Amino acid sequence: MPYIKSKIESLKRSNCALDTTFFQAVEEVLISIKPLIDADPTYAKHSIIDRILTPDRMVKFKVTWMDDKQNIKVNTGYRVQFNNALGPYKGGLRFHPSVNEDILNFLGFEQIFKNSLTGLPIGGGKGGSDFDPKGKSDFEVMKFCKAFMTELHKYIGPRIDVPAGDIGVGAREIGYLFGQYKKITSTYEGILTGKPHMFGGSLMRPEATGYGLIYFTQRMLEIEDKEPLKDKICTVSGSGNVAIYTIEKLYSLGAIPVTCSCSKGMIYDKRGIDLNLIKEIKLQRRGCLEGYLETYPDASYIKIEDYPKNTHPVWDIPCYAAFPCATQNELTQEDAKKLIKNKCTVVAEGANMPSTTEAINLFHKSTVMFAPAKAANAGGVAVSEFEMSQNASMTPWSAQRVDEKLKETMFSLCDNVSRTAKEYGVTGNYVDGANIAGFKRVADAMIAEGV
Ligand code: NDP
Ligand code: 2IT
Repeated sequence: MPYIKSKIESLKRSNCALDTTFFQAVEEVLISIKPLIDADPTYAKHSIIDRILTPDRMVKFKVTWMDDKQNIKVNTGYRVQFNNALGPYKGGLRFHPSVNEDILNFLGFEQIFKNSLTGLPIGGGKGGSDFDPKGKSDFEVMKFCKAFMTELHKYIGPRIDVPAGDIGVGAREIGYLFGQYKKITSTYEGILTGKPHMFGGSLMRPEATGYGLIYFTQRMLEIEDKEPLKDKICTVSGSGNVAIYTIEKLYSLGAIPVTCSCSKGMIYDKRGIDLNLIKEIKLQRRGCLEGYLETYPDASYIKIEDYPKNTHPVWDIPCYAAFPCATQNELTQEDAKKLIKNKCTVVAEGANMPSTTEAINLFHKSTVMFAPAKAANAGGVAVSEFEMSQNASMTPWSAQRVDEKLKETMFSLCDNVSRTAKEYGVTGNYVDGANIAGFKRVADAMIAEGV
C-alpha cells in the first residue's frame, strides 16, 4: 500500500476514531504532504509522520473552585504539548464546555504547522478546560483561573511552554492566570502572552489575529490578480476577538462588513455592522447580539435555532469575501454551495478549521480562492512570539513596530505558501502549500535534532 495511504489506514484502525476533529485535521495534512514525502524518502526513513502525530505529552488535571453561592465546582483542565522541535510549546487556552482531549489534539496538531509557517522559533501546544465563563461573575472567573493555574504552573515556563488566549480566554482571564503564576512561583516572567499591556503584554496583540487575517487576504488577492477589498461586501462570522478585529481592519481598508454572529444568532446590517456597538455588547456587556436591534431596528437578527442544522445564515449573504471567525466546522458543504453560487471570490479562515473537509473540496473545485486557518490566522501567534521577545529583552515595542512586523510576517507567509504550492505542482492550492511548507520546517528540525 502506498506510504501515506497506509498511515491514514493505520490511524483509522488506532484509537483515533474516524469522526474526531483530530482525524479530520490529520487526514488533511497527510493528503497534502504526499508530493513532499514521495519526492524525498528521508521523511519516511526518520518516521516523521508517526512521530509528529503523537504529542510529546498531554496533561489532564482536576480544577476545583467555589462559586459565589459557596458551591464547590469541579472542571477538567488540559495542556497538550505537541511538538517543540522549533521552540517552546506555544498555543492558546480555550475555556468552553465543548473542550475535551479530541478538540485539544486537533488544535495542538494544527498549531505545530501554523507556528512553523510564521518562521519564528515556536513549537506547538494547546490547552484549556470545559469551564464555561458565560454567565459567571468576574469573581467566579477569577477563582476558576486561579485554581486552573495552580495546576498548570507545574508544566509551563518562558522557555518550556507559553500559553495564550483562545475561545473564552481574553485579557481578563490572562490577567488572573498571570497573577496566580506570579503568586505561586514568585517570578515575574513571560509565561503567558496576550497579557494586558501594563504588565508586559504586546501592543496590538488583541488586534493581531484579525488584522493578520486581512493582511494575508490582501496579499492573496494581489498574488491571484483579483480586485482588492475596498468597497467590497464582506461577511464575517463570530463576534469575539478574531471577528471584531477582522471587521475593524476591513473598515480601515474601505470594505463593507455586513454580518457577525454568535452561538445563538446572526446580525445582518446591509449598511455595514456598527463595530463600536458590537464591541460594547460583546466585550463590555458580555451580552447577546440580539441587543443590536435596540439601536438598529431595521437590521436583521436570525436565530440559529430557527435555521436548518447543517447550514449557517451568515453564508447565505452574497459577498466578495467571507471570513469564518467563530469555531470549527461552522462552514459546511451546504454553506460552500451557497458561497459558490453567490460568486464569492475568497474564503479566508480566521477561526481554526471552520470549514469542513467537504466544503474545502468544493471550494477547490470551484473558482473560490481558499485561505486555510493555519496560514491565514497565524498573525495572533506571531504577535505572541513578538510579546515573548519583548518580555525576554524587557523592551516594549511601539504599536507601529508590531503592526509593521505583523504585516511583513503575513505577507511573507502568504508568499511562501503560494510559492510552495507552485513548487510541488499544486499551484493555487493554499491548503497543500501551507501543509507542505509548515510540515517541512518542523520535520527538517526533528531530523537534525535526532530521535
Ligand atoms: P472568542 O471567545 O473571543 O469568540 C468566539 C466567538 O465564536 C463568539 O462569537 C462565540 O459566540 C462564537 N462561538 C464559539 N463557539 C461557538 C460554537 N460552538 N458555535 C457558534 N459560535 C461559537 O474567541 P476568539 O475570537 O479568540 O476565537 C475564535 C476562533 O478563532 C476560534 O476558532 C479560535 O481557535 C481561533 N483563533 C483565535 C486566535 C486568537 O488570537 N484569539 C488566534 C487564532 C485562531 P458566543 O459569544 O455566543 O459564545
Ligand atoms: O489558535 C491560535 O493560534 C491561538 N489561539 C493563539 C495562540 C497564541 O499562542 O497566541
